[in-house]
Amino acid sequence: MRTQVGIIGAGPAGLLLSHLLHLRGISSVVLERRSREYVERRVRAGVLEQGTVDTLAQAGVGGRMLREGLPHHGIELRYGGAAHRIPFERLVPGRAITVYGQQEVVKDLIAARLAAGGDVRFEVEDVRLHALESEPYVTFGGQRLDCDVIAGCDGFHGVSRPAIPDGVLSVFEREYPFAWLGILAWVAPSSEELIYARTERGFALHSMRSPTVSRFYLQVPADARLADWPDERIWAELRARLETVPGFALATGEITERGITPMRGFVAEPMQYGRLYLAGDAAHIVPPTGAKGLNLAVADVRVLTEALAAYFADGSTTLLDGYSRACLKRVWRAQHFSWWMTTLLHTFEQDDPYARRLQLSYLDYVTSSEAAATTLAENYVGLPFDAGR
Ligand code: FAS
Ligand code: PHB
Repeated sequence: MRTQVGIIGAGPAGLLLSHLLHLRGISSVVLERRSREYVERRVRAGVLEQGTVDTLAQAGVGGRMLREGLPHHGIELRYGGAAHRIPFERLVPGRAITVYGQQEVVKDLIAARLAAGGDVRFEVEDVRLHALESEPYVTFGGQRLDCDVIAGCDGFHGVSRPAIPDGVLSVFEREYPFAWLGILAWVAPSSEELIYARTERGFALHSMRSPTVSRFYLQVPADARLADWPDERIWAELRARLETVPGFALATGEITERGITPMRGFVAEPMQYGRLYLAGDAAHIVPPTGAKGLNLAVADVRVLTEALAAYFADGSTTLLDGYSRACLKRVWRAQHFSWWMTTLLHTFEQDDPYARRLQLSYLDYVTSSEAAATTLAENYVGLPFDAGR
């Protein structure tokens, strides 16, 4: 069996790449180890940058997102007993975010690929990459897929990055001394916009998925276990960290999904080796505080699509050779912003009183200075793709 691009992983990166290549007349096969039901049910990211919304809409897979997604024109920072709105409409006119669950993006992309006759294979076993420096091919479940190029879109725990020989990659990482406990609850949001709350008890985030479904996160110790967090304790802690301003009451409801996500920053450089190109979480991970993970995957795929289109059009490898360099500028900008949001809003046990005063002073500055608030706003809604920053 042969295709032009072998894609490992049917997450946002792999599925969007397959779709964008299809629009350019380039063939691909997507190999996914999980079932379709599993990947369509997996609850993860919820915030789409302006550029991601534009990319999906322009690619013809944004219809349901534009109908059901929730455009947001600001977020709230809540600390010291007060609420501080960051107004995107004033700071970055014309740019906003859309709240639309990652699993919905995945469903839309799978539906589009299958409707177009795309080759997306689920529950594939034992994927292995071969001959990355010459005539690459992928083996899986006793089969072989010959391809011109392999796209490693298989996330942080995939097989693509480990297929790169030792000594080639430089890895940069930072583990944070805490995790996020995330829940999905059948309850109307108690706020129209996202609330990022910094308290001495720890960070909390109030997000949402629809007018009837809310999404919450709590900063918990890095070794926290779900078994130690019954519903009553989750709601009590969310109330303690969010009901800190006059007149705000948190509505509760049935918790339908829960999980603990470690907090880490990670970048593997370069994002390519031979005929293998890494995109999305296969190459980098950010702490979710800045809502960048999914959006970075989209940005990588945009760059890779252009490079592959040029290559298959006339054999030019200039863009492919510069793929990693073109992605890493945005990757590191997102790493820094995610680190900045995380250190600004979370409590660090090792912090002394001096460090906590610095944190509060920075929050006062961000919520009182137009320039500082614009820095947060332009990074949060997503820098333009051609920004070069
Ligand atoms: P993904 O991990 O989404 O997809 C990789 C795919 O490859 C998966 O379907 C996997 O099953 C498949 N795969 C893996 N190994 C394979 C193999 N050997 N063979 C075949 N297939 C294989 N980001 C945010 O912005 N906000 C959030 O709130 C947020 N929450 C998150 C919570 C969790 C628990 C996790 C893990 C991540 C979260 N993220 C969040 C980040 C997340 O959204 C990623 O950035 C996003 O999924 C990146 O998409 P992909 O690069 O496609 O990787
Ligand atoms: C989410 O809704 O899942 C979400 C929103 C904002 C973040 C992280 C996650 O920063």
